[in-house]
Amino acid sequence: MKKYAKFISEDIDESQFIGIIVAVLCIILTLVLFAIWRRRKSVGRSVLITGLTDAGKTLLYSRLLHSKFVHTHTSIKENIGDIIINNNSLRIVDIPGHERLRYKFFDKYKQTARAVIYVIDAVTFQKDLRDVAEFLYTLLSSITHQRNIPILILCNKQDQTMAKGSAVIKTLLEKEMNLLRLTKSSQLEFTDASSSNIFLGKEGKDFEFTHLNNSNVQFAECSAFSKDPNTAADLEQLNIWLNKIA
Ligand SMILES: Nc1nc2c(ncn2[C@@H]2O[C@H](COP(=O)(O)OP(=O)(O)OP(=O)(O)O)[C@@H](O)[C@H]2O)c(=O)[nH]1
Ligand SMILES: [Mg+2]
Repeated sequence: MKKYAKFISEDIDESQFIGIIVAVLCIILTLVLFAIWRRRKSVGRSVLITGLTDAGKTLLYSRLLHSKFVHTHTSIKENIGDIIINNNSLRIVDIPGHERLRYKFFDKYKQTARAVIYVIDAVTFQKDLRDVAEFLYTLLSSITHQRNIPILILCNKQDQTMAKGSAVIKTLLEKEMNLLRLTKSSQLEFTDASSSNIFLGKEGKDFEFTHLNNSNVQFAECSAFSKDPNTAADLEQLNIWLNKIA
């Protein structure tokens, strides 16, 4: 009888043990599946706002998220927030434009990018043309060979009378990118091919945004600023583009 009782208790212990292992395995599996689901959800949902410092990225971010004007200072870290467009949630990431920070933060978020907004200050554009083109060249080099990412070149500060329109900006940028490409391809003979030395566009032809493989570059104009706080900023073209990519 004693022997029989021992047999039963051993049997229960063993089945309990198996039960515990199965439960632990189920929990681990659920956690793994949850982590994969979270990752999938965040990949390809971010819209990165980038560009040189003072272009208006943080004000645009505030307009998109809270529809309001804010007094901004040079950003030293990113701003991240979600908006809903076409029933889809987009994660807006405002990346600092300071030259020491812009590449670091862009690299951090580029894997999750669904689209990129490259903001240009249309007033100081001509003065900063070389810098604007150089940063854009590097961005395009680092994303166009990955996958098709829509890019919006947003010519901001259109409320100012000295602001250049998007057609002029496009023409001047193409010319500057062409020059930059010449310099970069001559540098290639001396250095290893790094991502910033990738040849953009078609060989033997002047640089054009339409020649870029694997990317869809569009131009738009906007104004994130309005003197009267009750007047809405002009983000119409930006909103049309966001609706397309959402
Ligand atoms: N007139 C005018 N001023 C603008 C517009 N958008 C932004 N600004 C002003 O430009 C200045 C810089 O704007 P920010 O949004 O801080 O610029 P940023 O691109 O975030 O700059 P960093 O954080 O340094 O990269 C602020 O004084 C804004 O009020 C615009 O559409 N029109
Ligand atoms: Mg900022």
